[in-house]
Amino acid sequence: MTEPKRGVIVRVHGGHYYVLDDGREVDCSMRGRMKRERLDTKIIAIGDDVLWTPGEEGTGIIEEVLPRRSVLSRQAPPPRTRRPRGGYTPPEQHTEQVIMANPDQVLVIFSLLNPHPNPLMLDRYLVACEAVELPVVMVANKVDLVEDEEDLDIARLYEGLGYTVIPTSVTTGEGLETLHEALRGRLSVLTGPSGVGKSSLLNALWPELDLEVGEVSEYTDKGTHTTVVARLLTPEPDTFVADTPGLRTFRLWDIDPEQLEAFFPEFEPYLNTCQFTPCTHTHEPGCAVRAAAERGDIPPVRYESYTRMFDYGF
Ligand SMILES: Nc1nc2c(ncn2[C@@H]2O[C@H](COP(=O)(O)OP(=O)(O)O)[C@@H](O)[C@H]2O)c(=O)[nH]1
Ligand SMILES: [Mg+2]
Ligand SMILES: [Zn+2]
Repeated sequence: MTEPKRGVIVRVHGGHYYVLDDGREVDCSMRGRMKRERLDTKIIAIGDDVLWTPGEEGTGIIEEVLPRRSVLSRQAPPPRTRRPRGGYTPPEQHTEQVIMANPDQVLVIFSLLNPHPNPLMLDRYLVACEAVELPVVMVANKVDLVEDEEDLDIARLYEGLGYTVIPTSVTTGEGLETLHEALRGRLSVLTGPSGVGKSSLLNALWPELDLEVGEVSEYTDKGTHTTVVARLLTPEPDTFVADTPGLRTFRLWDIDPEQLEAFFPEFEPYLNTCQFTPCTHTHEPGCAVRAAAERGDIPPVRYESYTRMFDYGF
């Protein structure tokens, strides 16, 4: 019997699990006993480390999924069933969908101009990363388009909060080496609105990827089984990049409004000084967080994102 090999799942498609082996994707299926368990992303997902045995004609069999170091998941939309009468809400309305196993970091990519950054959307990404305790690197692309100092305000805002922000330009090459360093040797999830230059940045670092640029195809979020992450790119050994078709709804599993305050790091110094405990920091008198936002000690735009997410859901 051959010894099982160790590999990483780089693509999942219709019951086929592709494992990277010497730069080649091997089409694997699951060992029978694993199949009897629920065959969904909770068991195996892109990024999983597996033990597999080579089979016939370039195929393989997955013997075991190794323990995960981290996981990125989202709340899948509830099934489209008719709402029962009488106000009864059935339990388990939402199911967890694992976007990816073993991510090391999330790169939140935005452009300084064209399109203009949307702080609420960026804050959603950041809250999601804080919630799963994944390190974040922000990338402020299209610096070549900057004309006024004001165009850099948003980058300064996030730097001021303690996030790493790498200014980049595909046009001039600025920041590309720094970006390369950030990606090398890790599994990174790239996310950000469409049109900000995600594919262009990857092509600039690794031209052989030859990703499509400027496509307007909108990612639609139609159901539980939407493929959120198509595949892991492996542009160089041990470097994995998740090719996300624009994670529009980067909703994560189980973020209650009451937990939200913990995911805004700059709120921390004020949390225990509100007049009421618990305080939602939305309407209570004597709220230290709101007072800090009114003084500008907490950036007002961040406080606004907080209240929006609190009221309308994450
Ligand atoms: N001026 C400028 N345009 C860029 C830059 N990066 C990407 N673009 C352009 O922005 C558009 C969207 O790029 P794309 O990589 O498809 O964005 P994605 O949707 O995030 O993958 C394309 O027309 C690119 O040529 C940049 O650094 N500067
Ligand atoms: Mg793209
Ligand atoms: Zn408060």
